Amino acid sequence: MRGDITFTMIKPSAVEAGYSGKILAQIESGGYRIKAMKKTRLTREQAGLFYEMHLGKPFYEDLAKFMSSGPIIAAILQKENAVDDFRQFIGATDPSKAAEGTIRKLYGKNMSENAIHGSDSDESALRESSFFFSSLENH
Ligand code: FUP
Repeated sequence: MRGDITFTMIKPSAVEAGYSGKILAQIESGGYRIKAMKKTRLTREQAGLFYEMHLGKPFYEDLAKFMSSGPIIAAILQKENAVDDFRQFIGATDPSKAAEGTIRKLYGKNMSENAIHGSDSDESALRESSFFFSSLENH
């Protein structure tokens, strides 16, 4: 059975641009329940660890640098079939290829500054959720 949680992060450029409120409103309107949420800032090392599956790829260093360049908003979301539905909901990784009306189309700038993260599997959702939140912060 598919899990009902996914992990998301509003990326530094979108937080800095003041899009957090609109993005969170769109997420809640889309039927996702916010189980946990915090605003925080990753160090370069923490960002590298979060994206460690991309270690060695050409974009890895710039991605870790960007993701630690300012505060982010991290959240655990709950909905039936959360992982797949949320990826569909936020749009393609490259905002120029994202469907009209999706968060990445509306608020993303390019492939790395694409406004928001969404887990790619149930396993990633669990790993990423526990990277940011303890069980006491998850309701
Ligand atoms: P997604 O699952 O849609 O976030 O996309 P990927 O797992 O393919 O990429 C992970 C992160 O690397 C995203 F934040 C986008 C970034 N990325 C780049 O910056 N450049 C690339 O060429 C590919 C991905």
